[in-house]
Amino acid sequence: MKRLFTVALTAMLILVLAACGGNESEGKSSNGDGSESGEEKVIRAGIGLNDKHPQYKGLLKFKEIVEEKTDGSIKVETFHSGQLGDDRTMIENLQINSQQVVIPSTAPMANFVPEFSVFDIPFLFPSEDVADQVLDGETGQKILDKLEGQDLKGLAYWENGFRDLTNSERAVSSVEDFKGLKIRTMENDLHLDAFKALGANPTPMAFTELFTAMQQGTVDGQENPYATIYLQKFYEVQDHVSNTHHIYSPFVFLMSKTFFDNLSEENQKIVKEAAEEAGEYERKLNREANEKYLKKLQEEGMEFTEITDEAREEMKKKVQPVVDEYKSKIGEDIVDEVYKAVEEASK
Ligand code: KDG
Repeated sequence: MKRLFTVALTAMLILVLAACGGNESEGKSSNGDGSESGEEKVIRAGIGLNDKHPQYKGLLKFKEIVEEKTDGSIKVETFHSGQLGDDRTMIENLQINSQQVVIPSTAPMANFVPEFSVFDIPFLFPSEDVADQVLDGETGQKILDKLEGQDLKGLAYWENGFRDLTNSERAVSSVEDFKGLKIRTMENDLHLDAFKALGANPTPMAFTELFTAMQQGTVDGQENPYATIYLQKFYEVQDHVSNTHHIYSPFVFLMSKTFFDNLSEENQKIVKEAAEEAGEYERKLNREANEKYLKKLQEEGMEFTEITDEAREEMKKKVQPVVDEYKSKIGEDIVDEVYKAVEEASK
C-alpha cells in the first residue's frame, strides 16, 4: 500500500513539473544555440592573433558595446591565440553554431566563398583609405552577402593591413631575391601562385602553425603586417624584413547565421552596429600600431630593406599573369566591379 502511494505521488510530481516546464517554454523559441529567447545568450568569439594585437582590442570593444546595449542579456566570451582552432576550423565552427564569431583574413575565406579572393589580388588597394571606401561600400556588401549561402553572416570589414615579407635567409630588395625562398602563405591558391610567379617556393599553412615552422626552419619566411610580425614576436625567428606592401589584407567580422537569424530584430541591429563601431576602432588602433612597429622590429635586431618603386613595379609585372588567370577563376564581373570601385575611390 505504502509503495503504491509513493508511486502515485511521484507520478503526480512529474506531471506537475512537466506542466510548469511546458508553460515556461511555450512562450519561448529556441535560439539555435540551445538557449531560449528571453534568457541570456552567449557569443563565443575566437581569433588567431594574440591578446596584444589591435584585433583583440577591437573584439573587447565589440564585447563592451553588445553587453552594455543588451543590458547583459547577450554575453560575449573572447578567445585569442587560436584557442578555438585555426581560421578554417573556426569558420567551420560558425557553420555548426558551436562558436558564434570569428574575424579571419579574407584569404582563407576564399575556400568557402571564392569571390573573397578578389581582395587578395596583389597591389589591388593603393591605400587604407581606398580600401575602406570599397569594402564599406556597395561592392564590399555584395561580397559579404554571398556568405549567407554558407551559413555565415558577414557583419563588417576590419583591418589586417598591408602585408610585408620577412625571412631568415637574406635581404630582399628585388624580385631576384625571392628565388627559392620557402615562404609560408595563407591557405589561398592566389597567394600560392603569386609567390611562385615571384620565384619563391611557397607553402600554404595555418597561422597557428607558423611560428613553430619558422623556428624549426620548415619555412624561411612569411608575410604579414608589421603589427602582427612584432606582436607575435616573429623577430625572434626572422632576421630580414622588406616593405613589399604586396597585398592589403582585410579581416571580416563573421557571425554564425543560425545564431544571428535567431536574434530579435533589435539585437541583430545591436550586434551589426557593434561590429561596425568596433571595426572603426580596430582600424584606427591598427594603423597607429603599424607605423611604430617597423622601428621596434629594427630595435629587436631585424634588418630592414627598402623596396623601391621600381622594384615594386617589377613585382607587379611578375604577378600580372596570375592576376589575369584568377580574374576568370574569381569571376570577371566581380573583379571588374572591384577594380572600378578602386578607381572611383582613388579619385
Ligand atoms: O587568425 C589569424 C589570422 O586571421 C590572420 O593573422 C591572418 O594574416 C593572417 C595570416 O597570415 O594567417
